[in-house]
Amino acid sequence: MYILYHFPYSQHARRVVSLLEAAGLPYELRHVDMAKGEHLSAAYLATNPNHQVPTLLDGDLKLHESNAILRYLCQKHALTDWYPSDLAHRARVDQWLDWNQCRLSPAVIDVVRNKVFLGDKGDKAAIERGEARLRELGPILEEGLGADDFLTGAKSTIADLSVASNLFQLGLAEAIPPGERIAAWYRRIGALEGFRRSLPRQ
Ligand SMILES: N[C@@H](CCC(=O)N[C@@H](CS)C(=O)NCC(=O)O)C(=O)O
Repeated sequence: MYILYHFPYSQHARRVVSLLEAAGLPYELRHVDMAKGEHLSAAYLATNPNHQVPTLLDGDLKLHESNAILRYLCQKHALTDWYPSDLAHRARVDQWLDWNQCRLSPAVIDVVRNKVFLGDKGDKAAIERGEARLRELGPILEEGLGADDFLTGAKSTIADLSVASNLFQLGLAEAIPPGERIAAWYRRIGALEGFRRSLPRQ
């Protein structure tokens, strides 16, 4: 049984729940009440010194970094549909995972944190910076989707789960980048049971 430290409005934790659900892996959620600052408590810092969710426990193994957790689960359970074994295909999945972390996530955090979670206290300059980045990144995602149903081909992989977890977050700020392919792809992801089950109850 996996234990996942989680907060429902964390896009990083959500992508791990999507995979656990999609692959039918047994897990238990440990709610970290970030709204009350529980991620900064001594007890949680002993679990993850980065004061972030998610953290996965698998017996003695303690893992943070959502994409590392996704890869670990796929490799442990030979989930080659979700993380292909073909080298070039896997490299493209890794490319989108890293793009999501390094390029898209900072923009998502700037916009959603400041526009939605901090409300009136939000930093307007950060919102503008995030929106400018989204104007650059939206077309990259739209182009990258190409003619396939999913980011790297006909089947969804952990790259799709990871990027889509950020798109849901952008939806909270009504800031999903425009684009026909993005919209169609996000509808396809939205139809995946595992992804749906990862979403916070609104
Ligand atoms: N790179 C980390 C980022 C995790 C992350 O930023 N989690 C946020 C919630 S979405 C968090 O816990 N933030 C609290 C903090 O940084 O203090 C991952 O991919 O797991």
